[in-house]
Amino acid sequence: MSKVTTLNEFIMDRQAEFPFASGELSRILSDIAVASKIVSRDVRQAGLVDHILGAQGEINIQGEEQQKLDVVADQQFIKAFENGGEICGIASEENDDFVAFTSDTAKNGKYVVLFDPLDGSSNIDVNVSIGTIFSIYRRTSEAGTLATLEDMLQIGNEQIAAGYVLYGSSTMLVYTTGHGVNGFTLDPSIGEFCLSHPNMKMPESGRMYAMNEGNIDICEPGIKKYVQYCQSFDNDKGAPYSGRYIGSLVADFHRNMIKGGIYIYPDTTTSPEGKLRLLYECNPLAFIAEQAGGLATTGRIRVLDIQPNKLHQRIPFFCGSKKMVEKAMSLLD
Ligand code: AHM
Ligand code: MG
Repeated sequence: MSKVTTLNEFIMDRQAEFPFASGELSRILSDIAVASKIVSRDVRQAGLVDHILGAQGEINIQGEEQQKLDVVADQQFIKAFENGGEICGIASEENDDFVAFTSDTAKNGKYVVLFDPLDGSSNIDVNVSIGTIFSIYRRTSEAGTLATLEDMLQIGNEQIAAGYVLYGSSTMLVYTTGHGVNGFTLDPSIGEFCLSHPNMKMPESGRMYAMNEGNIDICEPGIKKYVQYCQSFDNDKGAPYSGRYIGSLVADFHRNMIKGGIYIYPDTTTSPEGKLRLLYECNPLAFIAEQAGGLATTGRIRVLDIQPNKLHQRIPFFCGSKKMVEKAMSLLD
């Protein structure tokens, strides 16, 4: 039987590779792993809590008001970051403003985390895969002070680490610190993430495309041209690709990581900036995609080169297998 490597063992073994090898980043990743195990448990019980345990009203059996799962996940991660001591502040898709932690220990923390606690909101209530996405940066403000907006608005190139957790048929944590991408599957029997996908590489090309095609007539014409290319016998594969759209970015991204494919969420006439958030969704996945040999752009420029100008900034997002993203970009005017 081959030896199992747990996430914690892996993090410790690789610590020397981290940009600032002081053990702090290792602790942040461990904190994320613990919080995501708790969220995973809550996700697995979602139907029970909403439809069985909470069936008598808005109050659960502990007498607490039922909260939406994405809010519960947000609080779980914030608690982990605030208590850990390495993080001075966070920004999350669930909160209007960033949060600067006020304890003396936290004010001395050197890192900030930006995250989407539970992405795929339309899938939460219908038992379809959802995910957490996170991005870690060194703060730019002085240690010992409160975290600032500038700490949060850093260019994606400055990410120290990024990752996602997929609550799918199993729970997986995938992350990069800029030295390749590794994936871990939660073994519920021992409560540990175990290395299951070492050194993940996104295939250069694939035959699956993911897009909300309901939007096709409100996108720029180049998008329609690309979708027609995907559906044609005259494409690079000589046969139509398969359309696969889960509507949970983490799940669509993860499938493309493994099988090859492209995910497109362009700007539309109703969402002129695009839908997805640069800081919580696009930057972390762009970092992972590039580390795995894939590509992430707005259709025109590289995501990781964009200087953010506000917390909840949205951008068009083209991400996946390198050749497929390049082809899609070539058809835009
Ligand atoms: P959310 O952060 O509100 O969940 O929105 C992000 C999600 C992505 O996971 C998914 O790819 C996309 O929105 C789906 O949007 P749409 O329903 O417009 O196709
Ligand atoms: Mg989201």
